[in-house]
Amino acid sequence: MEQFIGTWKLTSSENFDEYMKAVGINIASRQIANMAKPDVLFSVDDQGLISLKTKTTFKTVEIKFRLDEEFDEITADDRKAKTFIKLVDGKLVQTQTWEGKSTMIEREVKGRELIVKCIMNDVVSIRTYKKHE
Ligand code: A9M
Repeated sequence: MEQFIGTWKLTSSENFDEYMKAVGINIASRQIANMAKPDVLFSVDDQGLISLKTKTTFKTVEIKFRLDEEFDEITADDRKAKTFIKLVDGKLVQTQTWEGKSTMIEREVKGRELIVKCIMNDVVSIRTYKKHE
């Protein structure tokens, strides 16, 4: 987990609009999300509770979770999901399930970059964040 801790800034994004369409996000939200350049903050408190905060000028969303324990998540586009996050070979793998659908968001640290892979059916978006000094 240690490698994720810190603040990350979005530097590139591929196919994110297609991913959001596949998830079922409406055009108004997609337009905002496409323009947003989020800062992502990972921290862990002394009880081992992990916080993942995604900050933009439009909206800030935070999830607090423990690995391998399902929790209720309200996503930035307001889906009410059951979410489960596990660590697999150094990758944080998040599965959101709502209304019989499911999407996966994988996060991996490579050097000074956080690579976020968003997967919905056969649609994949890759978003790259750089560590903030
Ligand atoms: C990411 O870079 C991508 C995670 C997938 C998020 C999918 C939800 C998109 C919601 C669109 C809502 C639009 C209104 C709010 C704008 C805030 C955008 C914040 C999300 C990019 C790394 C960060 O963990 N996640």
